[in-house]
Amino acid sequence: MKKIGIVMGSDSDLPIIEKSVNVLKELKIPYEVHIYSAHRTPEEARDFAVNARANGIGVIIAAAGMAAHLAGAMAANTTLPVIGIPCKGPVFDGMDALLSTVQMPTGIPVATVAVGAGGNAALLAAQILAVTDTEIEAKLRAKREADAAKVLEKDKNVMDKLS
Ligand code: RP5
Repeated sequence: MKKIGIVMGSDSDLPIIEKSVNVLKELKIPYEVHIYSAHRTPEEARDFAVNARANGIGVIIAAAGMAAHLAGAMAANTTLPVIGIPCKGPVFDGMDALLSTVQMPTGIPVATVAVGAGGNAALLAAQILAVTDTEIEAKLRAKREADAAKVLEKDKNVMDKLS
């Protein structure tokens, strides 16, 4: 099974990456996690992206805030799919990172999830692997069914409570 490669620009992004890791643990999909910055450790970030495919990675998730260039830097150095997670910074509520991540030039796409959406980034990465991996596809379908059952349970509870 291919791995998911997860990179974040700073350890201050860790709470968002924990959401991704929790989903991948639940689905039993292998992953590796690193702190590489497009600005502070550009050589290491580049090397990770360049070698990712040879290292058994199928999708890269990159989380960064402020002038968030990490996902774009990943995408510039690999043809693997890259999913960007914009992270909230001290000002602008994550809008700065959202635009920095999503506004990629033609030819170098980054699939950008919502600000702070570490869980959805992991699910999207799993869905990409599931195009050719029937085991992951079955796990995703089971998770959708379990999640739907939880919503229907809440629906029942709200009816009981308010009617
Ligand atoms: C980005 O700058 C990181 O991804 C982080 O979201 C933001 C702030 O980094 P720290 O100053 O908290 O290390 O590179």
